[in-house]
Amino acid sequence: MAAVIGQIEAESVPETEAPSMTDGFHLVIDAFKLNGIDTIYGLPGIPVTDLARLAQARGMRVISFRHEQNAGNAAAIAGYLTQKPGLCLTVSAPGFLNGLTALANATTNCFPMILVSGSSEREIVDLQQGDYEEMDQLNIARPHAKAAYRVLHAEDIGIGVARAIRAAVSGRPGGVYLDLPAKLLAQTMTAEAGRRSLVRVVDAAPRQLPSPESVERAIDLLKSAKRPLILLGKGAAYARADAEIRALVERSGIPYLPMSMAKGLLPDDHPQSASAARSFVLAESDVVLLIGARLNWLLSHGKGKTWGAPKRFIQVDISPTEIDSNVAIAAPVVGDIGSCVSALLEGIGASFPRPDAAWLQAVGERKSKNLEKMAATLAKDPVPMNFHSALRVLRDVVKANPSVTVVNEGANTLDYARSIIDMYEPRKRLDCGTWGIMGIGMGFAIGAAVETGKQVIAIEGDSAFGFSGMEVETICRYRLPVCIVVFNNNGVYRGTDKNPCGGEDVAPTVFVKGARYDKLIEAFGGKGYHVSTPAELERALREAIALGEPVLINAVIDEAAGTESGRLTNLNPQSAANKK
Ligand code: ADP
Ligand code: TZD
Repeated sequence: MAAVIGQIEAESVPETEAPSMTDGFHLVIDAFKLNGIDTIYGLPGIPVTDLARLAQARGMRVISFRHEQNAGNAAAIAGYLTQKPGLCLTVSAPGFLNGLTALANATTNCFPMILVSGSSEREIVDLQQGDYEEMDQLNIARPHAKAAYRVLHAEDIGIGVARAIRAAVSGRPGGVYLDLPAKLLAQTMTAEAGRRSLVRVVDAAPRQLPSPESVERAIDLLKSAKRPLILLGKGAAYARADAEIRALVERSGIPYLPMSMAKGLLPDDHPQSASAARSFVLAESDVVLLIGARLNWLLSHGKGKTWGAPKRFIQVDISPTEIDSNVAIAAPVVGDIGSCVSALLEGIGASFPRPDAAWLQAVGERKSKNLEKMAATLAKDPVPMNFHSALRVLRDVVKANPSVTVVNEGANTLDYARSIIDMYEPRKRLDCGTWGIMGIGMGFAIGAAVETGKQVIAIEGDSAFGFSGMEVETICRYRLPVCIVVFNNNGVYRGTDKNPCGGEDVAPTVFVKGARYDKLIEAFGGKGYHVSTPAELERALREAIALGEPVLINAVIDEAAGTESGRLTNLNPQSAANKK
């Protein structure tokens, strides 16, 4: 019998012998490689261990995690950073379910990723005959993914992978599930037929040009504005239209606000940035140009007190059904951001009327006032260290090292870091995103370190860190340049809550006091620091960056400093009820 070998080797086999064969394992790997996908984030086990081994043998990078959710988060952020779908590989049932949270989060955030899971055979699953880790994965994945496919025949692997890639990156990007039953991987076919069955995806995310009328309508509305505002979302950062967006902002002279992950698309110290006057510009503006940002809960659904004065919206988005989702959009511009912003630029030409001087002056004054207030808060050096004094140090370190990627999660740790730390380069701030989810920390940090090859600083609430903390071993194993800073205030939001009954159990938000997270990384050969002053934090950070190796800094923060849910206090049902 002919040996089962990959197609690259097959080319060197003399024609007189029996035809060279390939199999499902090789075809899956060759299909991804053919499309430039060269990294797998995953966790091995039946039936995908051999797939991971073979991928490594055939030159793919395989980053193996301690929990599938973190592998999935790494794949999702790899997709966001590269515009190529990040690939996550898991085993069936529980491994698949562990990865599913990351897939759902990717879809929610419009990150392109593909979750590939091994699965049991259809005939056993459909008759519910109780296979090892049996589950109807395809149907479970469907509502959480942009698309979900299963491949049953080896000759369809090329098409299945092509569909998955195209679904992940075209239009509004998202998560795609690809179900690979164990038997598929073992199926064989001739290497020649296998090679012919693979598909190199042409123009996976085609440009989508806006209609000329929509561009004209948007420009007319923008010209009529008295108090215009541009709002940049993470869709704008993802689109990599950095130069065009900057030109539009600068040529129009309109103040702009970046959403959290759009920070750095223009440097945060840009004179037109209205970040320091956020509430003011949201409330007072009359025409708002949204570029790759949804009017979801993060923007109070475009209505209510936050938005104050009556507004007319222009929305640039690739998804036509996003338009009018929360409030009426007066001027939708549907297309890819690069094409839409280029068309807007061309439409406004060289002589766009500057916004009213009174508006610019009002924004400038509010900015100065708020910046002064913040500077006074940041100048304080309380003992023990609080969020502000610790973040002042991180702000300065990021300013001195603008190409580091900042990963950020927590409640207070997230909210304060977002407003205090300026970003200077696009796609360098990665955080809890649309869902405000905890647990993205180590997955995002690993994905960013692998994809950029550069320093990552993960700023983590102590609760947030716990969701993915075991991946410090992964960070150490691959010697990644990741510095984790745990803001340790002994609990969720703070460490001072009491059990109202005074019983033996501590309050539900409280952790072990004085925990030494730095010891965790030392267990795996990384470097740990235990700091409790801004000066110690600064020294540790500078050493970590110089080292470019795995580091964890346990930063002791005043346990009374945090507020419940950070800045989302009003979303707690009790607080909301009290307000009524
Ligand atoms: P943020 O949370 O930063 O406000 P969102 O995730 O809510 O951002 O919004 C991102 C938006 O960007 C989504 O509506 C998505 O459809 C859109 N989008 C993503 N990529 C592109 C692109 N290349 N061109 C146009 N719109 C895009
Ligand atoms: N579980 C998941 C998956 N996501 C969530 N957002 C939560 C639970 C609820 N939650 C928050 O919204 S923030 C947070 C939780 C548990 C942790 C806050 O504590 P922290 O940060 O220690 O990480 P601070 O800085 O001390 O507030």
